[in-house]
Amino acid sequence: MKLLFKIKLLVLGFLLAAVCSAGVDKPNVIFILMDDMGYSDVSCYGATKVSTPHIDRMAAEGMQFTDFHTGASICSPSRAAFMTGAYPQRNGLYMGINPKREAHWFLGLNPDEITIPEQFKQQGYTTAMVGKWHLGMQEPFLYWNQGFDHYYGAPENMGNDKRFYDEREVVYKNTPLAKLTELYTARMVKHIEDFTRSARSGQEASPFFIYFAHNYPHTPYQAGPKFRGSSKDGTRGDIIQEVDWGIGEILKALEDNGILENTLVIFSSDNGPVAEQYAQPYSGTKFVSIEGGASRAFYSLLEGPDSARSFRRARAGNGPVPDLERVDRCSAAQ
Ligand SMILES: [Ca+2]
Repeated sequence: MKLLFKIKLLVLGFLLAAVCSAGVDKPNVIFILMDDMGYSDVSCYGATKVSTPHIDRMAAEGMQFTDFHTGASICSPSRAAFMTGAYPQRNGLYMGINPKREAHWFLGLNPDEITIPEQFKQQGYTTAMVGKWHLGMQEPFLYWNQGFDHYYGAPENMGNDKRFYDEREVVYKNTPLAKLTELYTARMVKHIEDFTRSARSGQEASPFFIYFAHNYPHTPYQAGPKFRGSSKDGTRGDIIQEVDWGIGEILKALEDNGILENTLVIFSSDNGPVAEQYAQPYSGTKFVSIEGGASRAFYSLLEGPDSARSFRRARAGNGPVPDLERVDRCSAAQ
């Protein structure tokens, strides 16, 4: 339990420790969360049928973790834990949100919970979300009531609802699956450009936090035309390679705007894969609590050399991971 307690709080600790340790020059933070991606789904973790050079670059230049765990082995409670730093059982969202279920009480993330974007806003950050929310679609639970200034994407499990929003407006009744990664990548690059330009002209709060929760490789999915047949693992492999391309574009945008050195980029997954072959060398899948589903099925990579070095020093001086006590103290000190 002690180990799980520490690890579940890892990302919250990263983000707030980075903000607290950065002094006047606060880093930008981009948190990339995949959906149902397994431990061995990218090449730097052992995948052989796909090639993910941009994710591998993050591992090589930043930090790569091999024993990272999330709060649950399914979407909603795992995301609730990422957003709050609290166990799903404590924040009240300990099962998946499913609108087809006849009788259930898991409507969304309690708006009284303190979320990571709310914490960032207290520090003067601009906050944006791109991608899958799955923490409730009724008004009190929505992203704009949970700390995000901007929203873009398909917020639900697309097996239940394929609507795609730009801020509060539905722009696609059925998300164009083959264009999804292209749309997300374009918006991420636009956010980076806009936020950087606004910060330099003093028009908007600086710096920024972007939560990019891609819906893939959760089903349904389709690869874009340029990536069809590009991998050795069918459509699933093709979409992972396309996602990797998109991450390369995001890193390039950070470099082109001169802010890569002051941006912390974290890459992870909400839970394990649907097939055990993508969790190797561990066993299990999503929905279960053995290693492939909830334990070691997740990973976190950091890009942004200055921020990563700062964190590495903090980590060396304060134990393996920041715990909740440190996070609370850090937040209170601001
Ligand atoms: Ca998931």
